[in-house]
This record gives sequence, C-alpha cells and structure tokens, in this order.
Amino acid sequence: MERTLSIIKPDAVARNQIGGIIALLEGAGLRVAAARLLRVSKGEAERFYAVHRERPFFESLTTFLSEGPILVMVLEGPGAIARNREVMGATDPAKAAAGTIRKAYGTNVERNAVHGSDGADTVKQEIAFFFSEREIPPRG
Ligand code: 3AN
Repeated sequence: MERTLSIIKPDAVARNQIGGIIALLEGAGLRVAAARLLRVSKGEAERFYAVHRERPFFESLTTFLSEGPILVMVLEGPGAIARNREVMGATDPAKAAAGTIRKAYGTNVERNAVHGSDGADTVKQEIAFFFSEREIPPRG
C-alpha cells in the first residue's frame, strides 16, 4: 500500500470537473484517504513548487495555482504514485493518452487539471505541506 499527493488545480475546480476527475482516480484503483478544498497564496504556491524555481514558467505556474480554489487529496493504493501518474497522463494534454485525466480535462501544458507527486522522495514532503498526521486515517 502506498500514498501519494494529488491536487485538482484551479482550472478544473472552476469548471466543475472535480467529480469527473475523482471518478477516473477511483476507477484506477486509488482511494481518497484525505481531502480538503482550499486556496493557496502566491507565496505558498512558490514554496510548493520550489523545485521549479529556475524554470521559465515558474512565475506563471505559481500565479495559476493561486488563482482559485484547489482540491488537495491524499490517494492510497498499491503503487499509488505510479498509478496516479499513469491516470493523470502526460504533462501536455495534447500528448496525453486517451482515457487519462489530462486528455479529458487539461487545456495546455500549464493548465493541465491535476498535479501528482512524482516519486517516493517528494511524496512525504508534499503530503506534509498540506496535511497533518491526524487528518490522515491510519492504513488498513
Ligand atoms: P508533471 O506535473 O507532469 O509532473 P512537471 O513536474 O514537469 O510536470 O511540471 C510541473 C508543472 O509545471 C506542470 N504540472 C505544469 O502545470 C507546469 N509546466 C510544466 N512544463 C511547463 C511548460 N513548458 N510551460 C508551462 N507550464 C509548465
């Protein structure tokens, strides 16, 4: 059993796509173990995406993440990190496979509906960014 952090980004929340996205996540065998709808400030978005600080799209990406409500979730399941990335699809929705979240709901490489942790090393820190231990039910 593994956990990962998923974010439904402001573009998808604003377009009433939360339900469709969670249906795809659940259909992929992932369980929502914790969830909260919230807004992040520009500064919080900059801290969350700190690994991308040097990238040319950092300013635009962090403005986007802070433009409206997001749904942050802890997903749980066997191989959850990889499974989530599979069902998310490629970063660029135009390159995402049929049946993936970004193919169905993404607009472009920035406004691509969802975020998912990319590895075991980042998942712990990303979950801790949004959730305290007592918000996450014990496994099993
Ligand atoms: P992923 O979210 O698929 O792991 P990353 O980690 O390379 O992709 O990028 C993090 C986020 O940065 C993406 N979800 C996307 O919103 C944004 N991003 C990535 N590449 C670009 C780009 N070329 N232009 C604008 N935004 C980008």
